[in-house]
Parts: sequence; structure tokens; C-alpha cells
Amino acid sequence: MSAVLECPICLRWIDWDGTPPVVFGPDDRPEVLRKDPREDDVAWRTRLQTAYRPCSGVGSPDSHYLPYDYADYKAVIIGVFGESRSGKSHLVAAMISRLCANDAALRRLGLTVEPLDLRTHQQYMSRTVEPFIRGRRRLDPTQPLPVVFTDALKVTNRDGDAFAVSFFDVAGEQLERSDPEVRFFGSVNALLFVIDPDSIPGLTQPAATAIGDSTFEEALKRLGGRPAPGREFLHLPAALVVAKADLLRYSFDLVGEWMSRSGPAEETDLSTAEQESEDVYAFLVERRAEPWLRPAEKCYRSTLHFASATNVSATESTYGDGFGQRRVLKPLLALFAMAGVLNDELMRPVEGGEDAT
Ligand SMILES: Nc1nc2c(ncn2[C@@H]2O[C@H](COP(=O)(O)OP(=O)(O)O)[C@@H](O)[C@H]2O)c(=O)[nH]1
Ligand SMILES: [Mg+2]
Ligand SMILES: [Zn+2]
Repeated sequence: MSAVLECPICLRWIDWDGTPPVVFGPDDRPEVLRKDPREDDVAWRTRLQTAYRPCSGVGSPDSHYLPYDYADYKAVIIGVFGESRSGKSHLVAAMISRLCANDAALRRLGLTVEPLDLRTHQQYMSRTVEPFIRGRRRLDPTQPLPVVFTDALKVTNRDGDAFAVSFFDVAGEQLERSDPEVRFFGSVNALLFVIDPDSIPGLTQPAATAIGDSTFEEALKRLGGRPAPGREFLHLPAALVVAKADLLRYSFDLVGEWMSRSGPAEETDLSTAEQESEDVYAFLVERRAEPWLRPAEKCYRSTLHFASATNVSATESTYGDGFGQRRVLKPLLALFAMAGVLNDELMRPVEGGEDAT
């Protein structure tokens, strides 16, 4: 029997070994890749590195193209939730930018990051990450489009275990209602909930009247429909991020304190995740924002974070002085630790807590 794999985007089964490799030609159209009988194995394998397997007919409009080697790695599929304008797309772009920096701090954690889906990755970097991070340009609102991976990366840990880490960042309105396009509720196995301080009454907007985030409720409802042992908890790890935390840092000392702790060494130190989670939780409870905490109550494991993708607000469509990313990597690394990409011992608080030297 040949291996089958579920398409993470549409949940249809793919006969993995029976599906021929496909490449995208110069006109961006998929075409079946054929081995030249005179071609040696090394050349063939090199060509396969940029190949895909379609979940349905080659060129068919509802086909999704998964990296040829996708099934070789354990899939970590991150669903990003939050209403429109909560800051999802800026946060994801900032996270991926930091993750792909492959800097010394990440190497100390033993992580190596490479593109998995080269075509998607290059498009995402050139259309989104680079204009934002290097060009300081504000990202346009995400369009409600057919769902595809935002990016897919191969992340290898210290033990040599490789993971296919992919992200779904779709338009908020597609998450709010039961959009038939959005089927990834059946495949995501790590959750990123983006809490918008602008929507919590009394934080940044005096006129805010929301009582929670409808996309969180929709996600918890639809994820809860999955068969799971226990049922009381969703057996999925979640990171809850209070985004745009730069807007809170001067009005709330607690947020200011966390936001002043930044930089590669701090962001890759997960031993403070528990303390930060407690602080964020208490902060939100004190401000009667319990509805935004539902994912933390529902998921069997969760962490909470303060982060800012920009550190300043945009003027017109660009970010000026002070632009930078603060604490964006830690929530993703915490998800990695909860999902088994990183050793979850890294989240054990250091004896003596914050005062330890
Ligand atoms: N001050 C501040 N504004 C942010 C931050 N992240 C996003 N924004 C703003 O929030 C708006 C919505 O962000 P976006 O990422 O597109 O939200 P999405 O609809 O959830 O994807 C944009 O206009 C951004 O300028 C942040 O960290 N700080
Ligand atoms: Mg968006
Ligand atoms: Zn599919």
C-alpha cells in the first residue's frame, strides 16, 4: 500500500507516492516533471528539490501544491487567529523575518531554518517581509483569497529532527464566519492567537466596546469539533500574543518592563515564558479582558506574551524613527517548545526567578 497524506489546506487525501512531481515553469504554470533517461540520480534529485506534489489534478484550479519532500518531516501547522486589523500579518512577517535570520542566538538553541517551499518563501520574502522590515512599509490588509500557506519552512533541531513548519495567516473576515474556503481547522496543530489591545475596552481606545474576539470563538468551536481524548481541553498548544504592545508600554508599567527586555539573547530565552504568561494573564484579567483569554483556558497548554511587530505606529503607510521588532520571536519559540520542535525543558523557570544572576 502506498502512503497517503492529507492536504493540510483542503483535507483531501493524496496518494503521496503515486503523485508525480510537478514544477512551475517560467510562465508560473505547473507542469509534470519527467526524469530524462540519461539523467543521473544526483541531477534528478537536485531537480526534485524545487518540485511539488499536487493534492488534485495538475493545473486544476482547486489543486494545492505541497513541497515534494513535505512528508519527510513532522508537520507543524500554525493557524493564526484574530479579527481583521489585530496585527496578525505584521506579527507573522516579523516572526518569520527573525526566524530566517538564522542568527547566533537561534544557533545556540540548535535551530536551523531553511525554506521548505522555495517558491512560496521567495514570494513571501520579496512581497511581504522585505518591504516591511527593510522598507519600513506598512503591510496592506490581507485579501480574502483562496487559502494557501503563507510560508513553509524546514526547521531542524539540535537532535537533527526536521519539521515542516507552515503558517496560515488569512484575512480576519475569513476566520469570523464559516468560510467554506477555510478548512485548515482540520489540520492545524499549533495555534497563534493575536490579541488586539485596540479592541479591549479601556486600554488604548476609550471607545472600544468589544467583548472578546469572534475569530477566537470560531476557532475554538471548530477546532473543538475534532475528535480528541478527554474533550474538556483542546489537545493543541497555543501562544496568545498581546500584539502592538508598544501602544501599552508607557501607560502600563508591567508592559513597559517586559518591552524593555528585548534583543536576541532575551528573545531566545524561554525560561521567562512562565513568568511572562502569568503577568499577561493577570494584566488582562485586571482589565476585564477575560473573553480574550478563552484560548488559554481551552487549550491544554498555552503561553502568553507581549510583543510588537513595529515598536511604533505608522504615519501614512510607513514606519519612522524607532521602528523595530520587539519580543516577536519568543511566542513562536514557545510554540516550538510546546509542539516538540524544541525541548520543553527550555521553558522551565530558572531557580530564583528573575533575580537570579
Ligand atoms: N503600533 C503598532 N501598530 C501595529 C503593530 N502591528 C500592526 N500594527 C498596525 O495594525 C494594523 C493592522 O495590522 P495587520 O497586521 O494588517 O492586521 P491583520 O488584519 O490582523 O493581519 C496595521 O495598520 C498596522 O500598522 C504593532 O506592533 N504596533
Ligand atoms: Mg492580515
Ligand atoms: Zn488541497
